[in-house]
Amino acid sequence: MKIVRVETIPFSIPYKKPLKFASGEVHTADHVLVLVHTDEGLTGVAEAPPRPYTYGETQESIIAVIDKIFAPQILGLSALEREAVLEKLDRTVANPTAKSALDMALWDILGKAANTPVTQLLGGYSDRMRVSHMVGFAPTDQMVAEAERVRDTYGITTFKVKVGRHPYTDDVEACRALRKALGDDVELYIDGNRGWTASESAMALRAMEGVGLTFAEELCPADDVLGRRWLVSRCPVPFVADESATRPGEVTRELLGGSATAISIKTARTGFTTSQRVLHQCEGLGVEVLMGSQIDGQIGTLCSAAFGAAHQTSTRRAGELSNFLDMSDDLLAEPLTIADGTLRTRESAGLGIEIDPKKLARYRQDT
Ligand code: MUC
Ligand code: MG
Repeated sequence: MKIVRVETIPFSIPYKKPLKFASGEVHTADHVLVLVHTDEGLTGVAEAPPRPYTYGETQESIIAVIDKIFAPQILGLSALEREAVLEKLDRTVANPTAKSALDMALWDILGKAANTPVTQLLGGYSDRMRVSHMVGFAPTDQMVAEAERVRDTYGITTFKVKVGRHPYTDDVEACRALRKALGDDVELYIDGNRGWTASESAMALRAMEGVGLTFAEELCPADDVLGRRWLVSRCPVPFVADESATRPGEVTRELLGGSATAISIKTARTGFTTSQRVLHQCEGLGVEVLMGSQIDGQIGTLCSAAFGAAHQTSTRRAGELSNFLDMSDDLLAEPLTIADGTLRTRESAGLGIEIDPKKLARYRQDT
């Protein structure tokens, strides 16, 4: 099962409704489809979503680093030699979604070769995940209307509310309005994408008392080291590290340094191999994990669900698996569906990603 060719295909699909948050906004899914071909005719498929405001990757940089650096390093290796592949990729720092797409495409090959869904190879715990929906910045009445629509249409009852605005009272108002409209049966948590200082975060958390939040994520930058520790030591709920804990070493630093008390795992940035390391690290340390979203399309969502459903610990909380609902279209031949607040994994071998050739032809940017 030698790797003989790696293809990188840029595609662009507009969002029906852009997602806005403290560190940026997404209007178009400018992702990269990554195909890894083997000499036995098996092809692994995954997608890399550039998030320039988070990791500095762009569609162009992902294609360049894979085509010019990573592909030449892994050509000739077997798809079974995942450790050797990672060793090569990890010589280069950063570029997390480029590396992860390659890792997940290799797992797709393994699943296809074993005629088994990847989720079963990873752990096989469950065939589904509860879904959490991200509510981006908008006037409060629109945020409430969106959450009500998503609850009524898809049965979703967990919402991550984007916060980190100035003044923070806009976010307090939104969270209070969401709780009032949705009642006590829904779960609400907040994500600041580093928009506040430690003191602003503390003020906002105090003003949100009684809202009944489950978690608070990245309210202030991890590089404000002492301020963040101060905040986390006073935070009334687990404080989730997302973009500050993107690999095992960072997870250790954030948790042991008192700068986080829970971890967001995103397969888009740690693939399956490193996500599994992070998950086991968190289990060993006794901290909760959330399956986060790098604002994934349907391919990325399928990957995240395959990983989340595979492990007991990651099924405990709802996973962020609904961003694709806001896209105008996608590449999968059989679109994903969410019903009763749940997304099911695919039963086909590998990741079950079947690309619709007509859609790919329509949205690819390289022809
Ligand atoms: C999230 O959880 O922060 C927004 C920026 C990013 O890197 O991921 C998204 C969602
Ligand atoms: Mg986040």
